[in-house]
Amino acid sequence: MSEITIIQGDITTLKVDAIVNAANSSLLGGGGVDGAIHRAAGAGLLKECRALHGCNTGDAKITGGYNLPARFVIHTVGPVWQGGKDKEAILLANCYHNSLQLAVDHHLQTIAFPAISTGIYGYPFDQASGIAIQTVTDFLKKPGTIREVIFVLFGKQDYETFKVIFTTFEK
Ligand code: AR6
Repeated sequence: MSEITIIQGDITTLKVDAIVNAANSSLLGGGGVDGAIHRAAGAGLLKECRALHGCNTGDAKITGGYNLPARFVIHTVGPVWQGGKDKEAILLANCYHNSLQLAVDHHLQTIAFPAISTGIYGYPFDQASGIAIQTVTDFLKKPGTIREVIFVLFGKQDYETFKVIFTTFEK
């Protein structure tokens, strides 16, 4: 049985098998959680990312965690919100699904996600949360190596809102 945990905090502090980075398609760093992960991981991460030659929206690529407590970083590229008519929902679901699949492929057991696309990329938080919860829940129904998925919400309001949305899924 896999467990889903919801916490408020900074994803860069977590000692898990993998943290997921809400990156951009260059994989060369940026602001938000991406900037925080690169700062905490150190220059080795950027060097490894350079060799990956980018990532398409909805896809995921894995690197080491370098100076992070996490062993690996799974970089995924969320969609930029365009009003909802540009396959954003499918692309966002792909981010969660492909990150989890990559974790299973590497026999990882614990993985932490930020709220992909809900910052600089402007995805409405409630809708993005629903997609995140649905995709992770569906994925965990299949046999795999994942023991725990942690949703990490940075702000208190996001944390409270996410918990309410999660509760509606449990019914
Ligand atoms: N720990 C956990 N969550 C965080 C942290 C942190 N340390 N810092 C921010 N968040 P964003 P996006 C939350 O903007 O919308 C970058 O420049 C934040 O509150 O980081 O997918 C990339 O390079 C929000 O809820 O990612 C891309 O260009 C969530 O993480 C672009 O931003 C995602 O916000 C990606 O935009």
